[in-house]
Amino acid sequence: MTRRRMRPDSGAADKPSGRVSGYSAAALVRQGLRRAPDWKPAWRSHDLAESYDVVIVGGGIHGLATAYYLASRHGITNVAVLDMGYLGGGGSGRNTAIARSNYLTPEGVAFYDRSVKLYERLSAELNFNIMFSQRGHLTLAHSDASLRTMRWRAEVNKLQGVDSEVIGPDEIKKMAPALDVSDEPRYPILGALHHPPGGIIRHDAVVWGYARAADLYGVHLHQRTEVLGIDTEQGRVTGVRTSRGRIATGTVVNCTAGWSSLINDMVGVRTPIVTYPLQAAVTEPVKPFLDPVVVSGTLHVYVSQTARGELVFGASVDPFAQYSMRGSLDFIEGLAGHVLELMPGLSKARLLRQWAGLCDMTPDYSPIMGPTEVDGFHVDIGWGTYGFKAGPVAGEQMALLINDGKPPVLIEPFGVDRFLAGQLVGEKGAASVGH
Ligand code: PYC
Repeated sequence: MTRRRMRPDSGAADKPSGRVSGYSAAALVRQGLRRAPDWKPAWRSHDLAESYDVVIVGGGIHGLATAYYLASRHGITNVAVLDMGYLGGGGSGRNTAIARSNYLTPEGVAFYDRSVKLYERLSAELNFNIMFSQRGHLTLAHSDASLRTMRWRAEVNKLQGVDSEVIGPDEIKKMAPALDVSDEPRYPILGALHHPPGGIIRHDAVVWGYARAADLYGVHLHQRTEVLGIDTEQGRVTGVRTSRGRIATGTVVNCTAGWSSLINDMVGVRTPIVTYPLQAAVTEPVKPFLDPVVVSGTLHVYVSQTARGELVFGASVDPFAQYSMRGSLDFIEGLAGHVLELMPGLSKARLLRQWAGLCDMTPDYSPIMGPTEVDGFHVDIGWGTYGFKAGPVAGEQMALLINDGKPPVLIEPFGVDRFLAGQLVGEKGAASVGH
């Protein structure tokens, strides 16, 4: 692999690479004074090169973050990111933008905590405001059984240094006055797991920030470039066939969501993934009234209020596996009923739109990351409903894997061989809602 001297600063593996330059107050003033501002596009278009050191399939947060950390941390810049659509048009632009690290297993907590830490400094590192608002995250418990799981999660979190604790209805009411904490509702609120570092992020800003920074380091971002096949010789990757021509490469990283098993099929790698749509919806903006992210597993709903005032809702994955991303009326009816049980005051709120993304579910609700039996073919897939939260850490760790040639400690537990070995990392209990 060719390694370049790193701009804007050279960094050890764990060190931020420094601010990515490009946008500044001076540039804003200069452009503002022009009659016709001439901001350059945030990233460039390129012809497909004949070969790249690394080809990343999937131009979402995971693929772009992997490219960015390869370039910024390891000086590996002869990298292509391919997307059959546009950057961030898949799960990265369809999630409900929640970040948190209040998971259930020590492996999961350590991993997602690293992601929250990377997210905390990402605006400064990328010189691009990703609007991370750490307003706290409340997972409501409506039964003794879920209170027990919340206590369990709180203890595992605290042992890993992650701020989480179980609180009662009075404290919940103070944090989110719109919630009905009386014993009137069908499922009264008995307590909640409160996770102060959790919050929401502007998800497309994460895509644009990583894309711009990767481009500045010389990574080639290829939109509308569909992968049609992956060539191998004697068990090792030799190239990628795309709708725009063939690329020679010895390293391919599958960073897709929704299509991950189809890309794996191209090299005969089998993983236990089933793909389900997950629907979400947003209201018109209303005055700010809801600070924390609120999740109710029993009512299968999560709600947050954006900086603009819209309420963003999500729910469980649809009950049947498919690749369609159409919204459905029965989803919106069920969602509205559940939201009103939680916050009756929203009965007059008007929905603006609904949409769906695809979730690649694994049996243990943990991702599949690392090398595969095909030399040079790596996977960063199987994110289920957790992909957005993990973008930065997944990119950082996949870049380390490619640089070092072996899985780093944080992702060792998530290897594909865990299913054969029966060493699952069960994170179903940390899902926001029952899927
Ligand atoms: O696990 O926090 C979560 C989540 C929110 C939306 C989808 N998953």
